[in-house]
Amino acid sequence: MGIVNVTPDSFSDGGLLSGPEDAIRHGARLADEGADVLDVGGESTRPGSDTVSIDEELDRVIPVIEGLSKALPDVPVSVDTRKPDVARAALDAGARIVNDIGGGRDPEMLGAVGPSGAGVVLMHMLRDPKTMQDDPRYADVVAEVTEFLRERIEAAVFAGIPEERICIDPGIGFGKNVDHNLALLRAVPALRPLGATVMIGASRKGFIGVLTGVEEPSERLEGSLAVAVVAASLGADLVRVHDVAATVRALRVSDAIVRELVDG
Ligand code: 9MG
Repeated sequence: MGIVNVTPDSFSDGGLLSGPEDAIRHGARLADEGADVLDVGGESTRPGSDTVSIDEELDRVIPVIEGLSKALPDVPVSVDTRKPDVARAALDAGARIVNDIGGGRDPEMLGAVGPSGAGVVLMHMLRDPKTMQDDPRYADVVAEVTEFLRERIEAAVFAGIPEERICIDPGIGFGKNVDHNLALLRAVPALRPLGATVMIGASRKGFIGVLTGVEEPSERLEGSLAVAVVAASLGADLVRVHDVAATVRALRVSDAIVRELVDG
């Protein structure tokens, strides 16, 4: 999954996407580099970030989703949003997946996705982006996140979304310290029996900076590749990344070695 951020801080993702045309070009490039899905987001989810209004988010994402869906009909576009109104408008504009970092906890969200036939990504997050990194604590992070995801799958199925359209994500960096992130990455094999597709998003995240000493997010490529390779080798089906070309090359090699062990 290639990341297409349409937020004012997206310059720190490696290049300012100044308008919809820029974002569409960027998405097309990621697809050309091998992305199977493009994730379009109009609200920053970085630690400490504030929410934006529905209208602002719609203005940012809808033209990009329309443009990408028309230009690349074979590449599913996902909308990264926590807002049911934005999800509905994005699905009307051509999105085929809703990536909800709120895990479908807003009671309207699963209802918006269910009848549409779209897929959904249900991610674990502690509290919200504004406060999630304020001393996150768990008695047992793997057990708690796994139980949350099991319960969200059940809720999604109840809302009419079949398991094959559900993807789960432990939410690396969303209310987790370095040890929590590492424990959750080691626990990828424990997520597979839940029956949904498993996704990991760790690209350029803070814990990679801590582990490598690289402060600038756009320079965290090697650490991001290491996480993608390990996650896929442990059974993740999807990785959400900024650096698609490099990740695709790394995964071609690691998949050639281990994928048949993972898939049985
Ligand atoms: C929007 N976004 C940022 N990081 C993410 C992650 O790790 N997973 C998902 N599903 N979405 C993310």
